[in-house]
Amino acid sequence: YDKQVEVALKKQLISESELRAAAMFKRSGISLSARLRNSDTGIIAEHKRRSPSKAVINQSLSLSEVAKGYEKAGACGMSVLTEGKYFGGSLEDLQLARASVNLPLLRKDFISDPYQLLEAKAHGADVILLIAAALSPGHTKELALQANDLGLEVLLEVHTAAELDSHLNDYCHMVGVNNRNLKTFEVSVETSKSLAEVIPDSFVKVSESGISDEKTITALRPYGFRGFLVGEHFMRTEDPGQTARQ
Ligand code: IGP
Repeated sequence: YDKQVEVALKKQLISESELRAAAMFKRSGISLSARLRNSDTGIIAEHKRRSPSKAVINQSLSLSEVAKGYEKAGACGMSVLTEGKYFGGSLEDLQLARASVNLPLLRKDFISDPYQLLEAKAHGADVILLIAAALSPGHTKELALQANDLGLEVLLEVHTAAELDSHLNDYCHMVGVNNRNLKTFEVSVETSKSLAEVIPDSFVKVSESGISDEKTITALRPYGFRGFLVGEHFMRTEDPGQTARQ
């Protein structure tokens, strides 16, 4: 990450070519999907300070300590919220995580523009999230293709079989079923169970949100889930890494 880029970013004047000039562009990504396929645990541990559904979760921890704790706990990957307004995250968080650990990093944000893919790459992401509910099928495919061209893996997030049907394409690596209903914020892992059989086996299945015990994970494995995205349960404790180890 070059000094020049950092300065430009602070001024919000960063151009596409400046992002492409960032040192991170030369780094080859770490495959999260491969790690999940080969893991017996499959934990993707998330850094999340606050959320619309829960307000404050944890504002006081050092991101670098959290990241190192997750790595030490044996997490397969780390998810970093970079959205500022609702989640209190930033691209600097992603950059700091990259500097702290060798885990595959997911840029967790509402991505709708190719520029955000360049940002993700320039700040050290390995994976990006595309939320079906927020994108048209064509747009999803276009962004996924562009992400692949940058060496980024794609996690497609769905809530329903209809979203999966219309949005899934071959440029995605993983499908994440979000157990949290975006309208009501209600969480039910039944969502993951009911969608599991319609996700083709060529995509790594990830269950997202509302996971707070080993029992839930054990119950999801027979449905073919290999990845489990956990945020609040870790982040609301004083030592998220320690919690992730349990
Ligand atoms: C983590 P939880 O309930 O463990 O904190 O959930 C993650 O799934 C959640 O943060 C999430 C999310 C999102 C956040 C899933 N999809 C899309 C922002 C945008």
